[in-house]
Amino acid sequence: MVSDKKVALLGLDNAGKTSILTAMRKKFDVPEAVKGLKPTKKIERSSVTFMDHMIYLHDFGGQKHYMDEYLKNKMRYLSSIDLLIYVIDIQDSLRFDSAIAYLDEILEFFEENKIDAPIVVCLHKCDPKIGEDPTILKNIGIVKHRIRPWLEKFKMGFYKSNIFEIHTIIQAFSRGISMLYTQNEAIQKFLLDIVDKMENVMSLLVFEQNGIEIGSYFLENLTLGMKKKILTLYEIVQRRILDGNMNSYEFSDRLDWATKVSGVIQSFDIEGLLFFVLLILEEHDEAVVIDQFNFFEQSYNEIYEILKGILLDDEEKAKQLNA
Ligand SMILES: Nc1nc2c(ncn2[C@@H]2O[C@H](COP(=O)(O)OP(=O)(O)OP(=O)(O)O)[C@@H](O)[C@H]2O)c(=O)[nH]1
Ligand SMILES: [Mg+2]
Repeated sequence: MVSDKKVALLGLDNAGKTSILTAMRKKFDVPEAVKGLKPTKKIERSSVTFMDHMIYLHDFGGQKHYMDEYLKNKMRYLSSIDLLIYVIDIQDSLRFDSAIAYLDEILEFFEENKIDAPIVVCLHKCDPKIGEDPTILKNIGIVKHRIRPWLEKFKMGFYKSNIFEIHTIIQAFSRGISMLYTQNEAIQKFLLDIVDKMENVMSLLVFEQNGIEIGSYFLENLTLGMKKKILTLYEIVQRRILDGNMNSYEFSDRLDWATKVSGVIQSFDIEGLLFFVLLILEEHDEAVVIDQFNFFEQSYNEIYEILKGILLDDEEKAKQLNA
């Protein structure tokens, strides 16, 4: 099975590429960790496992002389990319022209050589305090407008990201990775199936051990704020079960002043790989919540089997179990 993939991060110098990788690797104290980052020298290679696949990460230093070198030797540097993560500093409007010209050159090369890698565009440094700032909104509009013509030709997604809200980076990364593997479709279907059999489910999420999200369900009318809160809760409770050496952990919290929720996180060890499933229920009377948790617990075997089927790339089996 040729399932190893090459993920390339490109963009101008100082855009935040190495910071994004640091955030993926290290889920805590990221702003501190990236403070001392130096410009990347040429290309820094690393790897990460995703389920039973290897993902090779190529962090392309963005300084002008490196960029010139890549563009002069495109076949050598750009031809074997499976997923492109293109990072743009959304605060740096003075350099939008160069940032987009660089992306244009890369995509023209992809087009000419029939490289159909999906593309994740990170509108990065969209920091929490300035996300709704009119200047930033305008900048986002400009960048999206300039890149839009490519949308017809490539599978492409735009994601606002910043290192202060790690989940923004996890989401962007996870959506990109999920475009590389078909297994995710099976997980997605399976999640909807569980949700159908339960009441009051606000969210059901599956993550693999490196923090890459492989499936997600959110109740339709949840606000962006509520989703963010759920993803933040995930980070907290995942850390709690890992630190406490537990398999599962139940909790109650609020998504906003009015919305109380009950949740449970469960870890699954499948052939030595850890998966985490997070269930968030809208608060109801105690008996209903207990009933729902019990139902969920009774599904653990099934969840285990399906994750295992998916993990082993056994799509037929996953389909049967999903039917
Ligand atoms: N405000 C803000 N600053 C960020 C964010 N992400 C990264 N930075 C800062 O941006 C600077 C550059 O980050 P890097 O990750 O080194 O940039 P790079 O794209 O890897 O740069 P090169 O290696 O030269 O190509 C660092 O000082 C980071 O602290 C973010 O989300 N918000
Ligand atoms: Mg760098």
